[in-house]
Amino acid sequence: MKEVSNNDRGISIIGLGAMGTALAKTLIKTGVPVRVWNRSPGKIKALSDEGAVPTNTTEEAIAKSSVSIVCVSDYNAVREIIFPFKNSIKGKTVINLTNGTPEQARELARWVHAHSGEYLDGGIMAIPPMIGTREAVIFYSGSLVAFEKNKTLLESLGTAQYFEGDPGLASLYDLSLLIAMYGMFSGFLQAVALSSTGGVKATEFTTVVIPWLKAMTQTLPINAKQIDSGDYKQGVVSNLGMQTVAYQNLVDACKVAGISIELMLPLKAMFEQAVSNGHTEGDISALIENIRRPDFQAK
Ligand code: FVH
Repeated sequence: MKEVSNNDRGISIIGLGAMGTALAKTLIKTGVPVRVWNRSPGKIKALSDEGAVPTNTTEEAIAKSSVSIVCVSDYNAVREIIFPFKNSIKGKTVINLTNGTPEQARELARWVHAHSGEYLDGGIMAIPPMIGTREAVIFYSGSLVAFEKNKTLLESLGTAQYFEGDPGLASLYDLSLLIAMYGMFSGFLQAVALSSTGGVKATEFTTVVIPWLKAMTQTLPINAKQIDSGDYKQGVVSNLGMQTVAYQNLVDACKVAGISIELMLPLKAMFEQAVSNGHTEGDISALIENIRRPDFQAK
């Protein structure tokens, strides 16, 4: 664990849920003075036992530290606990690790800057037990000055990756990765539901699905090139016409097995639309055209 030495007046952690607590515990171990605030005071006790200094209000937490990390449920909570104390922001750095949309991040960045503070937005690509390890990747965007100044501190929480320019970029990457993750989870659940109708235990099935999914990730760079060039036929090995026919078998098997096909129908509609748009010889990457249309509806 690195020693954190660049914050002469310490750091405040605002929000002590599972993630805020993990952040605070990790920072306490680095030796930096840590102040903590949480809406319900019960969660403060465990941290003050470990050496954190409790604060009574978010105003006090912000005012007494040069840097405040905010990590609460959502942006409504962020606004509720920060906005009333706009006069405390001047000269301070606010690092917001609350999950939200890129637009929410931009809006908060504007607000902090308008009150003469530095704003850094963060997207945590980790679960609480990973905090403090290199595997915990945290994306940042917003003030480069704040990022550079607090880099040692941020590196103590995990691998810190900064995206220059738009303060919404950390959130954009974060949410995009979560979308990829939920695609995997929903596919996994549908597959387990089908395989279990044949008596296959989820734990057994997992031993075959993990290597399969890993093997399939090798197609992603090919699909990415197709999307960037707009040439969906480039390097295609499994064309969309074939995939559309095969996908119908998946839907039919689920129907016959008596399980929901609700998660599967939007993709089926997109396959059919892409085929009728002339992408039979292209790859699955052609579906990006439907996804990029806000008006696309699964029929
Ligand atoms: N935990 C995880 O796996 C993920 C990993 C990736 C990042 N997320 C995001 O981190 C934010 C905090 O998540 P969390 O896991 O700490 O969440 P909880 O344990 O549910 O704690 C929520 C804290 O938020 C406080 N809070 C909620 N509403 C308010 C409010 N109106 N005013 C003040 N504080 C509020 C809550 O306080 P309390 O209920 O203890 O009084 C907790 O401190 C989140 O954006 C994740 O998406 C976590």
